[in-house]
Amino acid sequence: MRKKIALIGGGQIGQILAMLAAQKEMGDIVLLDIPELENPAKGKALDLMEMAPHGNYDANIIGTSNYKDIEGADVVIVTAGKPRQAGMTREDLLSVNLQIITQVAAGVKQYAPTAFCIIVTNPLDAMVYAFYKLTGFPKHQVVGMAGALDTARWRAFIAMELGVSVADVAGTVLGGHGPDMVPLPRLTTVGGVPLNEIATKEQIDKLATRTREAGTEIVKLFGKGSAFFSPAWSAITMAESYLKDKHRILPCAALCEGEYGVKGLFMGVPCLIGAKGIEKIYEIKLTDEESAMLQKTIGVVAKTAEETKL
Ligand code: A3D
Repeated sequence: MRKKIALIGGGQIGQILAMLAAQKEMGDIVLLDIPELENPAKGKALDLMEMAPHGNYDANIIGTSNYKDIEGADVVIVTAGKPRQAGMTREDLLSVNLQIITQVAAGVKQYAPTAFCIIVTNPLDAMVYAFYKLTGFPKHQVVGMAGALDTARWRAFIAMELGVSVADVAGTVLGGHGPDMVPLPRLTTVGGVPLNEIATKEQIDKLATRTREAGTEIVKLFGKGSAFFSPAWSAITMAESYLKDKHRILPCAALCEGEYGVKGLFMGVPCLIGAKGIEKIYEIKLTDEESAMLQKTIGVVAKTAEETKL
């Protein structure tokens, strides 16, 4: 039997997720949106079914607004919620998206209680925390997508700056999904060569700043809405590691229970994703300077989690 992927939210990211999941033949796909947008969700699903002959995939893809259709899903990816408009911070979305996540958590809890759940809705660290609290799912089953994207941006900017293949850039970004996130140049390499040996401090500082502001850079360009291609592919990479038991190590917002001194909060940390979900969190020994930066981001993450009142 094919696996089942439920995509909650059929907007910009949701529709790209559906296309990527189909192209990768990850399983059958359910694209769920609010009742007022059920027909567009059905239309997107049908369009993707009609793409299959050239896309060369077999998958059953449906659009719906009925949670019963996600019954038994193996993976749930949640993008339901409002995106930022120019001039907004992610935190400005908290109250409106908390209401949406509350509805979504109830539906997923009822119909897909064993799914690996990847939350994308912003403000990310607070929304994944809320989803975890509202569903009561085990911690290994709930994760937020942010670090995978932040790291992709870091790697992309380094490749663009140095004129090298992005495939050879390896590194990680820790912390919350906001302007205080912590790219780690010390642990970044380009084809095995330490970044700080082939880039100047000025270049590295500029790349780190651009990474922290990357979401905002795109929101400014769009005017309305936020990035969708790169967030979608980042979430699909996480889902694929789970479904195929790939054991990818990706920075994800996972529940920390003492790691990095954080207790009871979701924050971006390197995670091993396999068939059991979040199977391991890696703790990196940080320098004093890196630790101080992480402390700052932990403060922001704690504040937004507290604002959910959960
Ligand atoms: P958008 O194109 O507006 O799609 C969101 C969809 O969610 C819309 O189709 C809505 O109708 C739908 N929706 C709203 N309420 C519900 C509900 N109760 N049940 C089901 N569906 C609902 O936005 P988008 O796809 O561009 O972005 C989705 C979310 O992802 C936003 O909150 C963004 O801020 C966030 N986002 C996060 C990242 C991260 O890296 C964490 C990156 C980019 C966007």
